[in-house]
Amino acid sequence: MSCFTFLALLCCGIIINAEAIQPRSSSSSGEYGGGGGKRFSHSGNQLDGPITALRIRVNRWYIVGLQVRYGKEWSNYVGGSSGDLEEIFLHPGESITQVSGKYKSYLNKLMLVTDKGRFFPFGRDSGTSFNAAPLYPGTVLRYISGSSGSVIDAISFHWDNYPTNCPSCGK
Ligand code: MMA
Repeated sequence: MSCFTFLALLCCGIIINAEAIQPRSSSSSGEYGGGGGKRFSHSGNQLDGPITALRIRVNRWYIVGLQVRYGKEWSNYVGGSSGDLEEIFLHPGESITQVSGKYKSYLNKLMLVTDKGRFFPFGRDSGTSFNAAPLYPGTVLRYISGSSGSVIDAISFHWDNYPTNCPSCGK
């Protein structure tokens, strides 16, 4: 076997293998926003269950703060204290399947879209647009991460399967 044939076969093997071991459910979108603030991640919170509610603080210009309920547990609040706190509860078994928004140095707008066709806009229409959606069919928003200070500087969205071993979640 020539060196070339050997290398070609080796490459082919690596490509086939890489395809076989790729995850088929997790994907991420972002990060959207500027470089300031302190990092946060709700990665561990997803173990408390699916996202069931959100609190979003907005002022005239920015998305100021965020708190997310996973199963029956609220995450820590991140962000500042100006503006008004808004709260939405998802229906049992309902999930967020798309988030669009706008940002510049900070996060200006968020629009959450659910798999029951409901959508919830927060904040102000100004800046660069983004459209975040899961890569794999049937997956949903499982947790968020980002950076915050006196407002939300930046945000990322992490998608995966809806948790199945969760009797309290209606699925
Ligand atoms: C703070 C500080 C910054 C951050 C802004 C906006 C006022 O400064 O944490 O790093 O960019 O808040 O969140």
